[in-house]
Order: sequence, then structure tokens, then C-alpha cells
Amino acid sequence: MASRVALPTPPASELFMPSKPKLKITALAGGVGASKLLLGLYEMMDPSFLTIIVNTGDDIVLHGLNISPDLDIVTYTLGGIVDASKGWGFRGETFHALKRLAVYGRPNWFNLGDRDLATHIHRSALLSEGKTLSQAADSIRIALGVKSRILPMSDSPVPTVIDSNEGPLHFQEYLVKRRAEPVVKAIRFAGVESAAPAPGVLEAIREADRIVICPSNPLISIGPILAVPQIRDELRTYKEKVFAVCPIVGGKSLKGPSDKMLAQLGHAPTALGVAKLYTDFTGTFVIDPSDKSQSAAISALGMTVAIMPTVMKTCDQKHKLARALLSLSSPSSPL
Ligand code: FO1
Repeated sequence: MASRVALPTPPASELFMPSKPKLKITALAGGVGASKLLLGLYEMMDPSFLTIIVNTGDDIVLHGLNISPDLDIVTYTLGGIVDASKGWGFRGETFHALKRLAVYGRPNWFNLGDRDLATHIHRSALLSEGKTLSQAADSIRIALGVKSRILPMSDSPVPTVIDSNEGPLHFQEYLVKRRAEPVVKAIRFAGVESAAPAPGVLEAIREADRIVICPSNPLISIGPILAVPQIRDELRTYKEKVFAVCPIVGGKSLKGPSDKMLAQLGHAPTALGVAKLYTDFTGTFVIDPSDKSQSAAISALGMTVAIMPTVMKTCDQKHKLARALLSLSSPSSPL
């Protein structure tokens, strides 16, 4: 049975450590929720030691352009140009082009800003010239000055389809156009059986000192990454170094409709409910102090439980959680 470890938040003095830890961290990430923790890690460690494997199930083609929301959210956040109030798109964005597209009768439910459109045009041009999504992601993050590696989970399109009471919907149609109102019956990742992990993904899992599962929706942000053949198996092999941060606190999502989706698909919308989805590949499950009453039940699943504040509204909270994760030991290594 795994031991339970309740780790205190590091003292404020530790936030001013002279040198940043040189641990190799690989993170699995969705978009907005993940980016808060990623920014904390980026600023609290040597960012060139951070590799991020990003969900691309949210990707969509609109107006003939290849849009990769989660890749862009992570890149814009770490590049310091994201609209922090929305968590996506550029800060100070304008929407003139979208208004003109609507004049031509084009759909305008997905808010593509003028600056953001340049990213999608660049990515689409690279893909039409025969480059891969990985190469496009790398080109964008280098141009935007991001020092960490950002890898799509796969170079093949794997769109997330929500089978709902209104029929099948692309994930963005479900989330943005229909505001997560349809009832979710099932979730599919179209074409995932024949998708391969993008170059560098399996190596990043293998070579990491620590793997962090960001506090993203387990079903539609982390779920698609885990569904790519070989990725879940690779994580299972390195289970001891996998630290998953729970995206549900006090029975509510930190961001987005995770709680509602979990409940509609028959999972408990609680820390324990998420832990059950992650048991086979997670060594340490990180929960907020408000969920500490669930720690014994989570330990009984065979995971170590770490308790630390996981709500990240301020920069300080992002830094503290990042520092606490960086200072945790793997269950097998001495504390
Ligand atoms: N989210 C919304 O709620 N409404 C939008 O109109 C919207 C546009 C958008 C454009 C570019 C982009 O990169 C992200 C955008 N998002 C929008 C966020 C996105 O739908 C989701 O938050 C992620 O896919 C889930 O991680």
C-alpha cells in the first residue's frame, strides 16, 4: 500500500532560492487550466528543462485554417502575450477580420482575433508546404520566444467528438458554440487508433526526472493524450515519477465543464473520481487541502497522496504550487 505524504507549502524564503532546479520536467497539458501551472513551472525552473506534451483533440479547421487552441494557449501564456482574463487569445486583441468574415456568411461563433489569425495562417501555410504539426508548433514557439519545448501529442489529426443528446459534435462546437449545454453520452477521439505519438513524445516521458499531469480536464484534455497508442503504456512504465495534479477541488472544476462531464459519464466529480481514472499510471496524486478527507480512499488505490494548495488565481499561487511540485520526491526515492 502506498504511503500518504502530506507536504506543507514551502516556506516563502524558498521562493528566493538562488539557483533554479535543473530537474527535467515533462508535463501533459490541455489549455487554460494547465497553463497556470505551466507558467509557475516556467518561472520557477530552468525553462529549457521543461517539455510540454499538449492535447490536440481540440484542433479544428475553420475558414480553411488549421487552429490548435491548446498549443496556442500554452505558447501564448509562456510567451507572456495571452489575454490573462480569458486565458486564450492575444492580450489587447481586435476582431476586425472575424466581422468581415461574417459579412461573407462565414461562421463567427469561434472568436478568432486579428493577431491570432496570423498564427493560424502561418501554421496552415507550413502544413500545406508539407511540414508537420510538430514543426509548425516549434516554429511558432521559437518566434514567440518560448524557451520550453512544446510538442503536440501527435502529428496526425485526432479530433475529439462529443456524442451528445443533440448528436455528434466537434469538441469546439460542444464547448464554444453550444456552451457545454448538450448532455454528453460518450467521447471519441476520431482516428486515434492509427495515430502515432509526435516525435520526441515518448523520449520526453522516458527521459524526464518527473512527469507532471497538469490540472486539465481528465476526459477531453488529458484523455486524448492518453488515448494515443503507446503514451499511456509509457507512463505506466514510469509510474513512480508521475505526479498528477487534480483538476477538481471541492467537487468543482478548477476550469471549464470537467465536473459536469464527469458526472454525465458516470464518474464521481471528485478528487477520488479523477484519481480512479489515473490509478494505473500515477505514482503521486496531488490534491487540495479542502479534499483531504478523500486522501485515505485515494491512497487505497495504490497512489501516494500529496496535499497542497492547488487553486491558482494569483502569480504567487502558481509559483508556490510549482515550487512544491519541484520539491516533492518520487514515492520510491527517499524524501
Ligand atoms: N473559447 C471560448 O470560450 N470562446 C471562443 O470563442 C474561443 C476562441 C478561441 C480562439 C483561439 C483559441 O486558441 C482558443 C479559443 N478559445 C475560445 C478557447 C478554446 O475553445 C478552449 O478553451 C480550449 O480548446 C480548451 O482547452
